[in-house]
Amino acid sequence: LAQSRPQAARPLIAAVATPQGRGAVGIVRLSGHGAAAAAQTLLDAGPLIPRRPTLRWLSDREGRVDRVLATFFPAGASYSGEETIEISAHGSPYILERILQAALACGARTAGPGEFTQRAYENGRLDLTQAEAVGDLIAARSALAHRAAVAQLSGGLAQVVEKLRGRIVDIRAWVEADLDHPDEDIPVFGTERCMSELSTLLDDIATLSASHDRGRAARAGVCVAIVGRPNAGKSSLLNALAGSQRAIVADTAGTTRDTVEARLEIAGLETRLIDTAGLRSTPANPIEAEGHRRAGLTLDGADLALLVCDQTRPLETELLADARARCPRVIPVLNKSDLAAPQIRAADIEGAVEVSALKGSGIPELLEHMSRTLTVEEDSSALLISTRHHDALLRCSTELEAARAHAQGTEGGELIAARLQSAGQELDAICGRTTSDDVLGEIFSRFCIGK
Ligand SMILES: Nc1nc2c(ncn2[C@@H]2O[C@H](COP(=O)(O)OP(=O)(O)O)[C@@H](O)[C@H]2O)c(=O)[nH]1
Ligand SMILES: [Mg+2]
Repeated sequence: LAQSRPQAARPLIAAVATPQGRGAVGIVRLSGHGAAAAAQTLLDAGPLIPRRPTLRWLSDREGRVDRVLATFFPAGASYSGEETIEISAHGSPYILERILQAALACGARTAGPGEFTQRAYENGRLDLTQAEAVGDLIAARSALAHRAAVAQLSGGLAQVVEKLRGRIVDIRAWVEADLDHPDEDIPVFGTERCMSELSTLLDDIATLSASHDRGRAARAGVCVAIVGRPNAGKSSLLNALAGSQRAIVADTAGTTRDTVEARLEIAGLETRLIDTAGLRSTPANPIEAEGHRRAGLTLDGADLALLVCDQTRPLETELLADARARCPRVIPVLNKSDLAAPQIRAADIEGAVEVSALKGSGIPELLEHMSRTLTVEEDSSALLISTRHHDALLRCSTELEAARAHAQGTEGGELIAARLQSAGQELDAICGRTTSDDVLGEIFSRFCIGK
């Protein structure tokens, strides 16, 4: 879909493309009109051969700065689509800053956030969904987020959206054909056909929109709240799951008052485990009451709750009912299985898992159960990770529903055609065929400088 939009040569921009700090290698990028000329000024031994990394000395007015590996990408054969120079220097912030300053002295200006990628989009190297995927790819912190970004960068989403758009264009052409030939006895298309085409289209868009729940989980990760009575072993469970002593464990009830977090990857998702203050029927003091309030907030916002119960005490059914009412998924965790005389049995409670946070028994089984509960199925070809795309699809659906309502009523085909046109425009905006400068600015401002 990425189309070549011929542009006048853009002014030269430069930025350090690698993160702050010391490393083996650091990269300075120059893109735009005059990049090759700037390289000639900065590097010794004449022009660079296109696309061949070459070891050269780089100097500024003060003298030699570093021995660098420089690569020249001619216009049309670079990331941004423009004449580009990439300079791999030793990864010292001092060296990189001096190289950047030397580039600025050659007439470059510093690049804004995402400006290289924005130019790649504007030069038709990437469509907008692919350009956005670059940001998601860099931000990905789990297997699923990474896979979704790779699929989008490969153009998977653009293809799906393009097909939907093509179907809207077809329906509109048929509707208009009927409008153009009102005298024909049998309309080419007809109300029934129009309604059924719109309905299947709406179903397919709804399926794609629905993947946003999973896509959002893939991108943002999921949150697991560990809740229960004081001393049930919540903090011990967090430590057992995280495999480290994150939270303080004590036999004094009310030890955990703040929320304590640990991160791990479960089912390919970045998972935040949050230990909370124990829920006593009546808090002993204002600090504990605040702990309760925060535990409640964590529970309300969680994708999954682990309700930790001490097996040697009777089951608190109202606590379980409350957790189930507040959180979409709850796993009752019956802790302290190492102790004798349990009063609760896993077999009696739906979905319960027995563990000993102290001894570690049952922890792999619990992780496995959590993984199954959180698993994101990947049935659809595209996973919608971006809220922008999701919103555009919803607006598209609204237009299509209005078109269908017009088709059902006695209103004219002009109204249907107009709605179809708006629906198509919503999809156009997803891939960047028509996207306002404001939206583009917002998308690319979230990128880092140098990307
Ligand atoms: N026997 C036994 N004791 C445990 C187990 N898990 C936690 N405990 C003990 O129960 C007490 C409270 O544990 P803690 O994790 O601080 O509970 P929290 O108040 O729910 O966070 C501590 O003395 C722990 O050592 C377990 O699986 N078996
Ligand atoms: Mg605790």
